[in-house]
Amino acid sequence: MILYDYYRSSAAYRVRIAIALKNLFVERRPVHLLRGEQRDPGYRAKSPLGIVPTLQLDDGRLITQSLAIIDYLDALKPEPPLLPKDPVLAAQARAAALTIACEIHPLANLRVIKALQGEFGARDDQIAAWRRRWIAEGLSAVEALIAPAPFAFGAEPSLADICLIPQVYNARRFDVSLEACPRILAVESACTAHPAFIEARPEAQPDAE
Ligand SMILES: N[C@@H](CCC(=O)N[C@@H](CS)C(=O)NCC(=O)O)C(=O)O
Repeated sequence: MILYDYYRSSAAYRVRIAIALKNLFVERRPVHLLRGEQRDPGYRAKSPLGIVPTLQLDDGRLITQSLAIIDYLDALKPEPPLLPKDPVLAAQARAAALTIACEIHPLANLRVIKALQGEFGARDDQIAAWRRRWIAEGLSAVEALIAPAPFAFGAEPSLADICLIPQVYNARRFDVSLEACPRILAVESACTAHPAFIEARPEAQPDAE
């Protein structure tokens, strides 16, 4: 399998964590987002929206969308499971993950930022405020949704942690204070010590700059 990846993509980071948790071998192909490689026709043929990650299977079939890729990996190798056994906890873990993936992440995606700058004339300070506004509001909702023990939904990492840690990376990158989020900070401490999360960090990737 090949993962089309970019070290700083938080959506690809989610998939890297899942791959490491499952201890799977997946070849990595970096797609340099700042150089616009995601818009090359060759890559667009794999990802019609021109975004990473994309997973290419050994038979050539393609899966886009980080959460769909993670679902596939979980089906391919069920151990360790990526959701709690209890159905309510599993749904809550998925809800926390979706809050990040659907309500926070898309608002500050590169192509959204480029549109705000290019089509609507937003200045750098306005862009910074925009990013911080949505990340802070979204993470404060996630803070209320999780119950660290020590991971977001229990003793083992789940889809919620897989989505949360890359979003915390973005929060730190864009100077969003997490002081009011002690639960998120507790989850971050647990994940920081976990080998799969260590392996998947942006700075540990071969294309890191
Ligand atoms: N919902 C998608 C989001 C993927 C996504 O937005 N990826 C970003 C990087 S984190 C990207 O490739 N952006 C390129 C662009 O906006 O031009 C997923 O979960 O896979």
